[in-house]
Amino acid sequence: MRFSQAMSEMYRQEVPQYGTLLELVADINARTLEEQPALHSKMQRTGELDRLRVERHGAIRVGTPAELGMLRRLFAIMGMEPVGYYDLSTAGVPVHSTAFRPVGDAALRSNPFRVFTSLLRLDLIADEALRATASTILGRRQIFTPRVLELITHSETMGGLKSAEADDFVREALETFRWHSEATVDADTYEKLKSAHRLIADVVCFKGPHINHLTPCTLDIDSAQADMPARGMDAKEVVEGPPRRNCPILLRQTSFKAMEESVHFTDQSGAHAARFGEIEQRGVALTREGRLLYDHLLAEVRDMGSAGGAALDYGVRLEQVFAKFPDTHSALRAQNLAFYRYTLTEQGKTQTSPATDAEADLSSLLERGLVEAEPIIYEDFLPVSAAGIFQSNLGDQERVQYVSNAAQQAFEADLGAPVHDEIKLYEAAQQRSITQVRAALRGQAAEVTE
Ligand code: OOG
Ligand code: NI
Repeated sequence: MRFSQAMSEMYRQEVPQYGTLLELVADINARTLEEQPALHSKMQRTGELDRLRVERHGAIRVGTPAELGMLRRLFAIMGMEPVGYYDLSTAGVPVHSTAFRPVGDAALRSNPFRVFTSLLRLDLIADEALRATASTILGRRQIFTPRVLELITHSETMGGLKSAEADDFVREALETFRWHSEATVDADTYEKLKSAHRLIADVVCFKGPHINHLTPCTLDIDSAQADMPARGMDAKEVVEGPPRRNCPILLRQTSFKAMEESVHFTDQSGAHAARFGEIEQRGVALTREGRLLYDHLLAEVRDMGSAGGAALDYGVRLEQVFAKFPDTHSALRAQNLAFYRYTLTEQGKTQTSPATDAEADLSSLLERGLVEAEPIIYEDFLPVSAAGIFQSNLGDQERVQYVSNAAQQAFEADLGAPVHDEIKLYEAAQQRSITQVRAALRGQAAEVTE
């Protein structure tokens, strides 16, 4: 929490337009809550309202396995673990990624912040000499302060940090993600790397993995997208992810494009565009079946787009195709497409119930009003959407094709640990809630027979 706040303050100072984006989101959220009093009171009840002003994610890109491995240890100190593997090479972006985030129910409630972290894949640079140059430049830099390295080891041996040490840790960790306008290379080297891929130049030519965007959470992403230009923001063309629905699923996101900033190469000054702002709106997490259906429908929308000149506008196609995705929570649940957290209702808690209730199936408990189901919010990312965010910030000329080449094992070896399977985490959260409901009902039944 301290870390995400510190990160947010730093970024607001570094990127003024990000402050404008935060204002826009705050205005839209206030308007939405005013228009929907039921949503307002529900969010107040669940504690969601307090979290609304907290950014939900940021993103960084690193250059070497050693940098990635140390980041894992750094984030572990804040209770953030690597979740998910994203191969972006299919989309012409030479990185693969994970997201560091809390994994426990309570930790997620109090700190929803995640850091989308990408590792550059030098193996995808075709030019051997350029690959060697990049690797030499990266080998020379140290992205962590000596003090943070000390504190990481200290925390690992002592099993945690004292409060004063934690403050120190946050301050030192922040240094790694700070923007440096002094590049570590001359203009010529920068241009060469940039011509291989803009992202390569961004990762290789600077002193560290500057945070490249932060993302607040909005209650109405379509309004935010529509209002961005009026506030002087160059919004990307489409909102990534599923269309607007009654029951939001997964994640919808959009961004304003990266701005050119002046930088100093070792021999002359120039410009570089890397940093932008993004907004997101999240919905229910999908099961493997739900995710398959989502991926399938999204592919269908894309195929329609390449089907020729008469192709409908993207938003219309999206809505049309996604009509096939059930849009009530009872249907999503019944067809096992989405995950829910089950709790006893007031009635369920107060009513002494027979032993059979504890074993009854969930739908009958729901129907009888003893149990309610809350959607489990999707906490992760979507590779196709992430590719869209990357691309909108790389300029349209960037259309490199890499052979699809997921390398999860190599990534995990570099990371120094396996990544969590995100779907298993949601499954476990749902299961925990069911176990709790049954245990509570069993307790009530025991009272009856006593
Ligand atoms: C990360 C882009 C992906 C998202 O929200 O999907 C991302 C980057 O540009 O480094 O942040
Ligand atoms: Ni993002």
